[in-house]
Amino acid sequence: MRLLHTSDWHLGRAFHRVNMLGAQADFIGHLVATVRERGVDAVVVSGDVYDRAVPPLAAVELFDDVLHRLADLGVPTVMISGNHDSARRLGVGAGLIDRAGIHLRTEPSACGTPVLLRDAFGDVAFYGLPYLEPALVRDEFGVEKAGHESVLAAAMDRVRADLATRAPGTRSVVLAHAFVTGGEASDSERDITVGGVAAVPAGVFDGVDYAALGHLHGSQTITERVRYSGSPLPYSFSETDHRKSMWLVDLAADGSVEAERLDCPVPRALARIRGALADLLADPELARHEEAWVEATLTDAVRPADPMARLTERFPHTLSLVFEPERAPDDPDVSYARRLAGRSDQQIAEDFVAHVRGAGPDEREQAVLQDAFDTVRADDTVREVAR
Ligand SMILES: [Mn+2]
Repeated sequence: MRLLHTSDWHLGRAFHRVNMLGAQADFIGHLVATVRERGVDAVVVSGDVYDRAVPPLAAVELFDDVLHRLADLGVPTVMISGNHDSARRLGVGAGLIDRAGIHLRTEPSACGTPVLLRDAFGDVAFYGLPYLEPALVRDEFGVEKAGHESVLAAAMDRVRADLATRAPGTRSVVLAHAFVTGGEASDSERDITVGGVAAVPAGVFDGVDYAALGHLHGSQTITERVRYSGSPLPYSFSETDHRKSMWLVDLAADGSVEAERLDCPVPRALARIRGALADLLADPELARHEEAWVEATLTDAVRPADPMARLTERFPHTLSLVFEPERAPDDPDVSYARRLAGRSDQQIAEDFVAHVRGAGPDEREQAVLQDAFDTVRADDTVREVAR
């Protein structure tokens, strides 16, 4: 049986100020074309279909569109909810779309009940484990200490118990949305740590032929049978080095697994550049990033004027600006109170300007500050409020 494993679509999410719906629609088109061209037998989507509990209408329409297209192809699809989805909202209508071959699993209590699909060699049982929030599902799984590992282990016990009742030779796939030990995080997953360790060992998935994971946004192979597809699109600059992809998994008659990595369409390259503004504007090496989505870290000791306007002349798709001036760090031995002691408001304000900008106020600016302080001191109502 040939599976296509993907996750973390985050439909409706923007990348900085760029609306990603067009890129998300392109990905959906690519997914449907891949299903058709590569003879996929089943699609698995391991959570975070949407970016938030109440997604924008355009994202809901895109989801509706992909469900229709997959159902029209007659290719069964198994999906779970992730930590960004509202399981209950996403699950509305799940019973009805089940009849169209779209199996949406959002209910933790149903994790031991598989979707059974058949090929020439027999049954493949798909167990959908929606994202399990420890505090919310501890009673369901009867665990004493609500932790990610304990609830996932309890859910997997149910999976193995059910699998043991199936016909001999039944193969198995688990969908889960979790942080597995050894996986590498980026800046765009929402932290799922609840009062302790979020990571669970890959061993919890022992006993099934393939664990199709979601949550981490970089594609990764934890073991041959435990993989993350990663998100199809970048949602932070920490993903600049990611290669966005899906896994095409061939599950053989004996349950052995072969996985091929399929690239997703790239809407625009990502680049992180760093240096003094003048250097970034002049360096011929950086020409290759001129059409990329750019995050620029400026190291100028004095914050330059209009940095964004100047950067976008060369890099029109600059989305993020970071200031990390290279200068001697302040002496940590000098406490804040000691640095302020015996100094006038005017001096403190001038130092503040120098601290945030890299250069103190000029004469005109000093006069503006002086005038502001004088006005405040002269104003009885301000003094009244201050008391
Ligand atoms: Mn996610």
